[in-house]
Amino acid sequence: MENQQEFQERRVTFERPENHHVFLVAPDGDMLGLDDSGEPALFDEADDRVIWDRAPGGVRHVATGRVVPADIDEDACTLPLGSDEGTFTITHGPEKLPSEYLEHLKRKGWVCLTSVLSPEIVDGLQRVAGSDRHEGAPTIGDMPMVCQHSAVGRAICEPISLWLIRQYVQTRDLHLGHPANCRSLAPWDGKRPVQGWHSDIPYIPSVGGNLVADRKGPIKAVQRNVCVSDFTRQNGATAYKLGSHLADTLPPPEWNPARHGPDPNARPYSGPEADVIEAPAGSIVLYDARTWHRAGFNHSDRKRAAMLMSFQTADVIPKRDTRPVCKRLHESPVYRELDARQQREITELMMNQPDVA
Ligand SMILES: O=C(O)CCC(=O)C(=O)O
Repeated sequence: MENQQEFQERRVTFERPENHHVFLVAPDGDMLGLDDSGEPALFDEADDRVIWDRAPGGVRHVATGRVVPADIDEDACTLPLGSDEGTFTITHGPEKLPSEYLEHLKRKGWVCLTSVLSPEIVDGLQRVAGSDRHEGAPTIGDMPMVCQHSAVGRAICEPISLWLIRQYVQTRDLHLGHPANCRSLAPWDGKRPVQGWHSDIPYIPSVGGNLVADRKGPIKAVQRNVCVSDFTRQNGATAYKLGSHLADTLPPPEWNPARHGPDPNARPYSGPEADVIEAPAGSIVLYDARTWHRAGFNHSDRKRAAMLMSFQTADVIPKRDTRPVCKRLHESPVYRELDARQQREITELMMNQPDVA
């Protein structure tokens, strides 16, 4: 008889937002905001200061409500800046203010930035993953994903999630734990072993001599799962035990019967004590690396693609040295499609590896 408790994870569902705020982006990638005295200024990090709405006759600064008169021509916005004027590109922004996401991340240990990536970036990621509209199309194969399409680098440098992670771990000095990869979860055949419940590095043993970090110590890593496809419980959205970052232990043995019981093919726990975050493609889920999680069971007949990243503090030894991939990126034409802010961020995140890496 079927186990009535299986595949019954609690759904936490985020719908595609009807409206998004916008960024005003300078040619070098810096973002226009209002400084503390209310004057327009450029910033390279995305807190509330750089979030705008289109408004009649100009742009409205969301946090202060101030309307700045501007000439708007489709996606170009020209306005006074100091003694001169500047022209900015109006780009896809978040549904909410960064401070609202930060409040949720600090209170709950996770947050969903729903549809924060633009449709163009989502399309590029799906192309690299060979998923969704591009399922069945040839993929590039033997080349790091970040060199295949600028969408990968743009997603790595998504500025609100970087700001949130830095605020959460209380340092600017981060590196990636491995090159960003697009993971495609194939339809599940009912038999194939599936991923078990785990926390992430450095809260589990790893390669390279990393010590397993104290779950009660300072936070050392945040995971970022980008929904490349729409994520639903049906197609294998990542499952979490939300709030488990505060637990003293790793997942209980009964949640991983394959690892701890007699049957090596026993399925991991998928009952109502677990959660799945359902969110549209282009959403980013950030979560404290201590959180118990696993890939879902893909009950659909299509691939479910995700891009997974680990952002680690300076003392964590990455699972894979990202510097060789970064050097290949620097030599690739894709690098020149990134703006100066993105080039700086990605180089910092991939080259700042501890020397032991
Ligand atoms: O593929 C997924 O849904 C998540 C996998 C994951 O986060 C992990 O392997 O750490």
